[in-house]
Amino acid sequence: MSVASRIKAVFQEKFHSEPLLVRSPGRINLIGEHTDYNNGFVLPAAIDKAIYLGFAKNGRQECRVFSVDFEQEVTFSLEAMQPRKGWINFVMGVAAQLVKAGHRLEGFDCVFGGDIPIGAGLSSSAALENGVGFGLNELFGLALSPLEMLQFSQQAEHEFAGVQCGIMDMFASMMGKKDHAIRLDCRSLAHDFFPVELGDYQFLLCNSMVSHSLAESAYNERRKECQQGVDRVKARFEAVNSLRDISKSMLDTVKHELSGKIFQRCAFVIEENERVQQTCEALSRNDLDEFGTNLYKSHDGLSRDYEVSCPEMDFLVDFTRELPHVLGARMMGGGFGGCTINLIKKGEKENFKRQIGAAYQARYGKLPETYEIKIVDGTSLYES
Ligand code: GAF
Repeated sequence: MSVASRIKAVFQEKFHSEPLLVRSPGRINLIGEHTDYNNGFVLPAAIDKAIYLGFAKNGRQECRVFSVDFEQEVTFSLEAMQPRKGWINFVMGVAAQLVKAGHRLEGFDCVFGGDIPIGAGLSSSAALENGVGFGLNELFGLALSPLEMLQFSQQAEHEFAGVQCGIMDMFASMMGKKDHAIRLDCRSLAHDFFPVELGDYQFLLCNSMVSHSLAESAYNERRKECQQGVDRVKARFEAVNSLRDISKSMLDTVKHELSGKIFQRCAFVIEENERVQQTCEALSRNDLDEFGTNLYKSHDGLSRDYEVSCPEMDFLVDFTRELPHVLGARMMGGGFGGCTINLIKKGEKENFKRQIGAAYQARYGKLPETYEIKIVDGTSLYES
């Protein structure tokens, strides 16, 4: 039974009505990490791992939400939506943002579940938030645009989950296009779609099976560190609003006023933004070698200068450096665990899995999961 059919069956059994079904995908990011909240550039894509949600109005005062994966039902009232612990924040958080913006909701039932590994850096939370916004928009005829819906998702993440995330994850999940990456300017939200044609190569994700508890606090901390650097540069160059406006030479002029750590953080973001542009150019020339080299450079910066990697992810990336059939690899997403993205030769997948699996097992006593992914369209109604 597919995940969507299971969601439908559970919904019918629990709530005795026919649900509206929504599919909301996770995402990968080809390159451009920690650049989104610095108003920079990213290159993500929606993937064929998704959350499926069923919705129906229930004619009650309360909303009933059932997570198939956590086997847990939570209820809340639309009149009293406050952050709590756990997954309900991603559902209630979106409903709360809609109500705050003046949209009229009524009690609803929701069942959801999916196949996006949780804590793997594939944006299961953004997928869930987008799915909720999309479903409630349909159910209550709110006439929101996809752009509005994904901005509600981001607000929910800020206010209910407490992560001051950028816009990349929800944008990719909502706006994704089959076989394309999204080159997104995170300031203007201007974007274009970039065909992902990898010829004899393919992506393979490798899950470190680690998700560190310090990820959220460290993420918010990095955001503040970047802002400290911006404030210093702004004191000299008025036109500056974010790291996106700052060149390496501008940053150098205030180097002596910054701690080594703040300088490192800002320098990384400036370089990573440049790498997104270079990577897009390389992809248009079908230069996969340069793409691969940029993946390694991105990882090195994230690990050494931005300090958001962890020993397990460094191990997974370092292991690939000597493998002739791998062009590049890097940690992906916020960091401190989750998946690496690897650009490997087609036909070498099994070999790769065996080699990296044995090495990781010997070092960390567990096997990394690997995922072959397809690039798909963003959040949509699901027609069964
Ligand atoms: C997380 C965040 F949610 C994104 O906004 C982005 O900053 C990413 O980390 C790092 O690039 O996924």
